[in-house]
Amino acid sequence: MQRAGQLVFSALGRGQLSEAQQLAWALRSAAHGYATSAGVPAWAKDLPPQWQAAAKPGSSYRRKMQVHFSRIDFDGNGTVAWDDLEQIVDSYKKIRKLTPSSPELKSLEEGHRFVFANFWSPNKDLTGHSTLEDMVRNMILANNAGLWKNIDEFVERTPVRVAFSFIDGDGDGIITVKEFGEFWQAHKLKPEECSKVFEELDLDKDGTIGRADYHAAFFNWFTTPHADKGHGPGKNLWGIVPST
Ligand SMILES: [Ca+2]
Ligand SMILES: [Ca+2]
Repeated sequence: MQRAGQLVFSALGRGQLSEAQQLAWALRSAAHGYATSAGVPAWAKDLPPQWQAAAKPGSSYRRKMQVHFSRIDFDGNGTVAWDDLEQIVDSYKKIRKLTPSSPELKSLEEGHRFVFANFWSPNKDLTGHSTLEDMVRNMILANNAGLWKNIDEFVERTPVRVAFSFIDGDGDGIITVKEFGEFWQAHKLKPEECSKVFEELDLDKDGTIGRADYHAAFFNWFTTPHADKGHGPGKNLWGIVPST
């Protein structure tokens, strides 16, 4: 559609088309454009085809983001607000039996404040909320803007490092099955999916998940426009992505 439009534009500029031809071209481009961009939200209309496709309702990218979003929207009211993350911290507190003065609880609280302010709040603090649509738009536009061209940039510019530390309760740099299970429970994830996702993330099959593997999985999760095609490790980072 874009190429046809540009051709028409340059032809018109040179005065090479009759009025009837111009009308025919315009109608054909409009019809064609409608067909290819149907369902693409206005904010995504100028993006490259793979991100336009990702932005469409029902796309595999949206299904993937939906899995992620629903695990952070702890109370399931359709928005992620600070109180959702407070409840997730409280959930960790109960599961790991942390006392109010424990350093681990303090670091979970601080880390979740950081994640909310930097990832979910439109105001970069503990106010406001995000919807699934906000998340999908922000992630697609960030990808398209080339904010994270590689894993190093991704680690630097997203809260993935701190997200790893939430799961790695004892801070030794590796996630054990037990720590992963606590994380899974803290987010009320589907118990039957826990070991399957763990196995996917445990690339060298040594029974633990290392920091580099986790970072790579998070990077793939957000930067692959499809849930399946071309997806590296971590396709099911937060649970199994439904196929439709
Ligand atoms: Ca919520
Ligand atoms: Ca650990």
